[in-house]
Formats: sequence, C-alpha cells, structure tokens
Amino acid sequence: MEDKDDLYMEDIPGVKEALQNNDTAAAAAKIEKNLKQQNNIALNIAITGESGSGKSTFVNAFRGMSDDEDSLSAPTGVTETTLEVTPYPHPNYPNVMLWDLPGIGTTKFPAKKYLKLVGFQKFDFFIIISDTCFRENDVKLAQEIQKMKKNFYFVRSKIDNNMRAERRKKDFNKEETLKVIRDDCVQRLGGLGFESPQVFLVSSFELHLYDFNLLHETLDRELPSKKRDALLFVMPNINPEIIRKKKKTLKLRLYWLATLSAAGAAVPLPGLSIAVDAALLVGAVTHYVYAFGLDIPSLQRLSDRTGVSYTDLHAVIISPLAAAEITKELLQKVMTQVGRTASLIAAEEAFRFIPFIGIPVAMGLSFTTTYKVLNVILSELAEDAEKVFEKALGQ
Ligand SMILES: Nc1nc2c(ncn2[C@@H]2O[C@H](COP(=O)(O)OP(=O)(O)OP(=O)(O)O)[C@@H](O)[C@H]2O)c(=O)[nH]1
Ligand SMILES: [Mg+2]
Repeated sequence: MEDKDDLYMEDIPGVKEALQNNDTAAAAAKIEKNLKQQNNIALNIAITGESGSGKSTFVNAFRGMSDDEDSLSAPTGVTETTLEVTPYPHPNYPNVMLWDLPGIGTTKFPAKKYLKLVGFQKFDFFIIISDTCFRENDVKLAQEIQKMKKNFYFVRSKIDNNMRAERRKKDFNKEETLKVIRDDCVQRLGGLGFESPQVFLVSSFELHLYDFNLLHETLDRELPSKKRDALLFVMPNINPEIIRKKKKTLKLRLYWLATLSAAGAAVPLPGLSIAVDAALLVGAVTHYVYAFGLDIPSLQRLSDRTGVSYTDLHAVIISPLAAAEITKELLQKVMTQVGRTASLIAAEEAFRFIPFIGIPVAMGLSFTTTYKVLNVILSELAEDAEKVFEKALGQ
C-alpha cells in the first residue's frame, strides 16, 4: 500500500500562486530551480578511527565497491595505508563524498588540532570506527567533535569475524552474541566518559546484516531534511525497504516533474499527446536508474561484491531502461510504448494532485500523461531493483 497522504508533504513555495495567476513560466522556473537544488545537495561524511579498524573497507562498501582491482576504491590492507585525508565521491552521486581520515592515533596531534587539520567544518557528521570496542583516542575525538557541535556515530566493525568465531560454539545464539558485543562497547565507552552511547555493529563485507540499516535510520532521523534524500540515494540496496523508500522519494518529485513538463511544453513526443522536455526526462530517468543501482557499472560492482555473475543479475531485469545508456531516443521509444498502455492504468493520485496544485485544465492532460508514463517507468525500475537485490543477497 502506498501512503497517499505523503503526496502533500513537499510543497514548493510559490508554484501554486504562480499557477493560479496563470503564470506557467514562473511556476516552471521555480520547480526547475527546486529540482536542481535537490540534486546538488552536498553531503560530506567523515570516516575516522584507529589504523586497521576498517575505515577504507567501510568507505568502499558504502559506495558499493569491492576492495581490489578497482582503481577508484580506497586502498585497504593490514599496514597503515591511510595517512592523509582522502575524499571518495560516490560513483553515481559525486555530491556525496566519503572522506577517509587517518586514525587519530596514527598522528601526533591532539584531538582538537586533528579536527582543525582535517577541516572538520565541512563534514556533516563523523563515523568513528573501531574493531575493538573503542579506545581512549576514539573517545577523545568524539568529545572534541561534540564540542564542535557536530554529530558522530560509533561503528564497531568486522562483526562477521566475531560471528564466525562464536558460531563454532555449541550454544551459539546470534542475537545474544550481538548483545554481548554491544553491551561490551557501551560499557567500555561508559567507562571512558560516554553515558549510554549508541553503537552500531557492522560488517563491511555484509552490510545487509547487523546494524548498518539501523545506522541509516538514525542518520535519516538526525540529518537536516535537505540532506536526507542525498543520503538515501547513495544507500546500497541492503533490503527491500530501502528500495521502497527510494521509490517513494522519487515519486514525490515526479509530481513536480510532470508539472514542469506540462508547463514547459517543449519537444512534442510522437505517439503521445504530450510535449515534454526530453533532456529533463533523460535526467530524471537516469536518476532513477542510478538511485536503484541499475546502471551497468553499479550492477558490475554488485556482481564483484557478491560473487553473483553479471549475467545472472541481468537476467531478472525487465525494464529496457535498466543496464542501458539512457538516451533521448531510447527514452522516447520506451515512453511511447508505455504511453499506449499507461492510459489504461488509473492515475487516481495524479487526479488528486491536479486540483491541489491548481494546474490549469489546459495543462491537465499533459500532466497526467507524463505522470502516468514516468510512474510506470519508476515502478518497473523499482521492481527490477528488488529482484536484483533478491538475486544478489536474498537467502
Ligand atoms: N572480516 C572483516 N574484515 C574487515 C572488515 N573491514 C575491514 N576488514 C579488514 O581489516 C583490514 C584493515 O582494513 P582497512 O579498511 O584497510 O583499515 P583502515 O582503517 O583503512 O586502515 P588504515 O588505512 O591503515 O588506517 C583489512 O584486511 C580488511 O580486509 C570487516 O567488516 N570484516
Ligand atoms: Mg585505510
């Protein structure tokens, strides 16, 4: 079930008024500006912790990359490989940057100086990684970050190692084992001056297990609303829920996109009684494909990380827009095909949106058609993403 009331959440100020005054150009300009801004929101995530704690591996995992063979991945290893502050942009959304920072213990700087040197102001939050339930240095750093009024999150890494070791025991209980590790970390941090901290247990080799999802939910709650979507779109598809959240967020933008294409009326699309700005739609659909990780490089990386062959992943895909280069021509072909059948699909939501935003009657038809077509494309891609997830990680 879709949550229909969410439709009214994100109003773009001034659009309604402009439409009521029949000023479609002003309405279009406002929507376009808003959509552009949404796509360009910077998110800077600092990853820090002792040498060897798993920072670079976490950075790679977060970006869906494997640790080897990829010149774009952060170097990992058993020796101290990270000595400077290195930004790693997300491959599909370079406005989201993960910064691999040296562990404070590997530098000779006190926490305060360390934060100045790494340029703490630019970071939206810090992730402090430890494979040993945290030491004094981690705590000193956390306290200093707190003073700077920045958020930080404790991640206890390499949980798969612990699980593997414990699994050999006769009375192994997964939840119990996790609780012991968590309690141990909380107690240790408590002893070092942090009362009831939240600690996330993570394996960078198996992000879909343990607490990585909980970390995302927490960040989602605590980030300013503007930055939430930026984080959501780079989140690896670790469960079907993430895919559904991405779909829901993209769908909210779809209303504005349909309004924009109806107001802009640029390139007529053969076979469809609408005029749409092709570049705008190519941008939007590329965004869908990227967010769901259905572009060829993302699928290849998923294959590398999971060991499931590219061919097997590709075999479950239905949408002609997945694993393809999104061009004007391809989109036009798909839209025309979808457009013929989409007219049969009830678009109750679209009809509810029209009076809400006050779209003039003349624009209404163009709006509903664009809406319906993009909605079908979005739904198909979301379904493909779920199937690819199932194939890659489903048990
Ligand atoms: N089992 C397991 N091993 C991990 C995990 N994360 C990292 N490692 C291993 O731990 C070692 C160190 O990982 P790195 O990511 O290089 O650690 P780092 O914190 O970047 O280290 P420096 O750059 O030296 O500070 C590597 O051999 C990784 O493969 C994990 O989640 N599980
Ligand atoms: Mg490193």
